[in-house]
Amino acid sequence: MSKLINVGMIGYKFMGKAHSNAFRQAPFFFDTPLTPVMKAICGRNEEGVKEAAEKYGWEGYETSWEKLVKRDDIDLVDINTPNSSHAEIAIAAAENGKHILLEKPMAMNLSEAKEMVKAVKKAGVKHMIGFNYRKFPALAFAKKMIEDGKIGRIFHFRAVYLQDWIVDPDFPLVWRMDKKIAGGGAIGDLAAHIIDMALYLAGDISSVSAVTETFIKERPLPEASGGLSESAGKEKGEVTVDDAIISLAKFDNGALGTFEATRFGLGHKNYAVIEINGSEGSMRYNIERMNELEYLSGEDGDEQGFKTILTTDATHPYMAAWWPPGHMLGWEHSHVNQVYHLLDSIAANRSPEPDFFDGLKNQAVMEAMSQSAQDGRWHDVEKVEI
Ligand code: SOE
Repeated sequence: MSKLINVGMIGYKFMGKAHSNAFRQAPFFFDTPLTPVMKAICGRNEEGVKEAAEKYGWEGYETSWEKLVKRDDIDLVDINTPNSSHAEIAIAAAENGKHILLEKPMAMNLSEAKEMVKAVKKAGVKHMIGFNYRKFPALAFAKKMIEDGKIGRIFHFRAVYLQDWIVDPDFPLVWRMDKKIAGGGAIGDLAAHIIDMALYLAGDISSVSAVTETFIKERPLPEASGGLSESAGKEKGEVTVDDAIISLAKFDNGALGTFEATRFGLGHKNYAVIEINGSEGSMRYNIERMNELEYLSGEDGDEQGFKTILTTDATHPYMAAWWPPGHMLGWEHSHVNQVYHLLDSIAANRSPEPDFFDGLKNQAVMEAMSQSAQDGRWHDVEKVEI
């Protein structure tokens, strides 16, 4: 019988639902060394959070996050709130000795992220950032293949992240389009993910240049706040974040990178595609086909061509816990794998991965991209202290 770990979650909408499901499923599929007890979920709207607690299977609920992070019966705090509250909540959770799982992007800016790192270091708690795409078996397997030398020296890291949910100018101005709450637009919402994949698979980024654009400057204000799909009211408000970003990058290891992220990629729903070209091989991966990793080996001579590796065998990362080969995984399973990894790391007294240090590096890249988009120059990425 594994030991118990008491969990408190803040935020109960889109990501709160995904993470609640993950805490329920993780001990069902994995032999978790710690069994999560879903103590309390927290949100400002009492009716909404009470309903979420009952539906998702939490023992109780809170309407004050300040109260939740102080509760003696909570060991791990999972933060799924809009970006503007990440720093304040994470720092308070650390000060109260709680382990932390935090949704991406880490913070509103680099200086906030640095304060958060200071707080978790001082408190000695475990910390993890919800870059859940690392937890797709195919991406974790790509990492292993790269470490095994299957790509060789990396020359190019190419990434696009395209969604289309705000192409309609009448789509309401939800919090993700408000700089005061989101910090940035496509950059923090989408580019953060492909930057994380780059840091994970290709290494640190040394300098960047970027352009951004806001295509629709005003939108109807939503009738209610939260989620991705609120209904539009009559009044309009200003969109204060980027709708799209395109960036060039240089890596420390000499590789070159390109990043494009937009929520105006009509026809693309969650199209995050990366391609890596190296001296020994190339790789391609598309989140919309998340079980498949494409690989080309330079050794294949005139039989060269991309092959598709279906990463659903028990030998692929995380897969031994799931279904037989070919019984596909979906987006929510990456969150379950993430929770398993977090619990395993806490039990083994090891830092989970990606942790706040990875989040800080990611934030430094986004900061340099934002600066470049403002002044039109190349910017070095700050070498952050971890
Ligand atoms: C919305 O654009 C969003 O939900 C992101 O916020 C998530 O991080 C990504 O996984 C899917 O798209």
